[in-house]
Amino acid sequence: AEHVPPRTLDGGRTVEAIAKYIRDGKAKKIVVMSGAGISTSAGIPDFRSPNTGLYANLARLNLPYAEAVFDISYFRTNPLPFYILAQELYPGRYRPTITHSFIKLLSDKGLLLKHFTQNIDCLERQAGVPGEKIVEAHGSFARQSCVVCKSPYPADRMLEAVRKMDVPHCLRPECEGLVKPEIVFFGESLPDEFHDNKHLPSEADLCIVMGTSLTVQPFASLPGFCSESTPRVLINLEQVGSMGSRPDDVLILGDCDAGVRRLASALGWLDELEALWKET
Ligand code: CNA
Repeated sequence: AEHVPPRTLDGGRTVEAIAKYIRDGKAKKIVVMSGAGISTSAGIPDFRSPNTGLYANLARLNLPYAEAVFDISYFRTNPLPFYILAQELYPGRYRPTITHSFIKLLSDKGLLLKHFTQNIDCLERQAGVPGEKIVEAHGSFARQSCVVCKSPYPADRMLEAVRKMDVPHCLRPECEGLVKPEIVFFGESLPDEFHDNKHLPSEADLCIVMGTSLTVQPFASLPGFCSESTPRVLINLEQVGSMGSRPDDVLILGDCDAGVRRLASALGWLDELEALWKET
């Protein structure tokens, strides 16, 4: 006989079934995986959305190809396009979305095992998610260093450099290499904290993927590390990766703030969530 995998969710692949699963206390170790789509409503463009994405609007930078702006070998020859973009993306200019507050709420309720983010905007921290719950898989603007000798560079000088769009160089006179924020470029390896935590999805009892095209490896493999019996929820404008291919995958397609509100409402948490977001 054909092997039919048992269903974990009771009541089908719906928002209500996920809410019941959480309310019944079956989700105590939730992993969240996110990308640029959770920050677009804050005013930060994503990469790949047609027309509105950054890649669609890079023509003014005269790049040989869009991804070059985050390519380490291109940066070594021409760092200016990155600094033009950095001025737009630099933390401090944007307010977290209700989706970021939802992650904070999961953490407050003691249900968040880990939040894996590809974002470099620090909005999850700004929303109050504790640092030890966050894996910034592609680094962040929190630190900066020389690309040649790796010496750290002072934060206040970096801020000044970004503001003036004046490409900073290593302060060691014998080096003077280019300095860049410690965000992961194409051609660079991911931080240790990613590799140290990538086993966690296999221990999770619920996985929520939000606002990512799941196209950048190795991050894109994370949802696949969840056990077959772990329900996975996708809250995204479009279906991505292998999400939807398992019997307990639930797709909530559309805007992620709207999807998060639907889920919070089914959980009876909507007022609490709106209040939490308001005070952020
Ligand atoms: P991406 O490839 O641009 O994909 C974004 C995904 O989110 C797409 O599937 C969109 O359909 C979806 N999306 C966009 N807006 C919404 C919305 N309002 N509601 C629901 N879904 C939406 O971005 P990824 O993060 O997947 O790509 C990985 C890159 C993008 C990482 O290296 C990031 O560092 C990088 N990035 C980060 C930021 C940021 O920090 N905010 C901004 C732009 C790019």
